[in-house]
Amino acid sequence: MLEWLIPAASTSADEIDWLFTLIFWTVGFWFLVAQGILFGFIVKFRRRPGVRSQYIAGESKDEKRWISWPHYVVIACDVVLIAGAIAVWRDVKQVIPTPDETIRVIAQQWAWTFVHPGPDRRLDTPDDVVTVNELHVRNDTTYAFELSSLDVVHSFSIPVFRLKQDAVPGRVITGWFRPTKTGTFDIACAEMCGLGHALMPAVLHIESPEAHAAWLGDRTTVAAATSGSRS
Ligand SMILES: [Cu+2]
Repeated sequence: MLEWLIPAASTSADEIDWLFTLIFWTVGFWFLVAQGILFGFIVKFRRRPGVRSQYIAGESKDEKRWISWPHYVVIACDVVLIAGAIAVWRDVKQVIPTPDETIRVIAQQWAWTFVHPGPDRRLDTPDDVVTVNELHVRNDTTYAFELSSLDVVHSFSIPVFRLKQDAVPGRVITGWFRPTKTGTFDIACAEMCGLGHALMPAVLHIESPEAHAAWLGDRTTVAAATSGSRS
């Protein structure tokens, strides 16, 4: 249902959308029932000439049922939602696949720095590619990320991946994603991080392996040329 509004572009997205849909229909159904009963009673017990209003203390068994039964329904629905949430949490947060590549994401006021592993697919080697506000990933590839912040708390948000993770100064927080669709999508900061918070959007490019290799090729040629001119 959520993909009508935001495309889903990661292997975790469908499951998270399923959880949202479960919550929407569970809560939505009972919302409509409760409102229906409320408005039904408003009409049924409206003021009529010659009918005196009753004083109901809510102490008899018959009356208490109106409180206790909805409570049991709420608890039963909670159990269903919590079970669904635990299942999704396990699949997304605890079952961590072996990554094909690792990227580094560094948040600061007010920009994102991305360190890509380069053609050798390993970080901390001379062919790493560093970009600002621009992340390039290969489609159908499992990525681990190492997220950190240089100053305050930020939140690394990629709506099409259904991914949102706080970046906390002094900590390196890890996570993973696997893109399933090529295209250009938004990255945002989802935590109020100061005056320029709204000015730190970045762009996610999910590319086919060939397009990604071509992009990396361009970047490493530029890097080689500039390091050559410096020496
Ligand atoms: Cu921020």
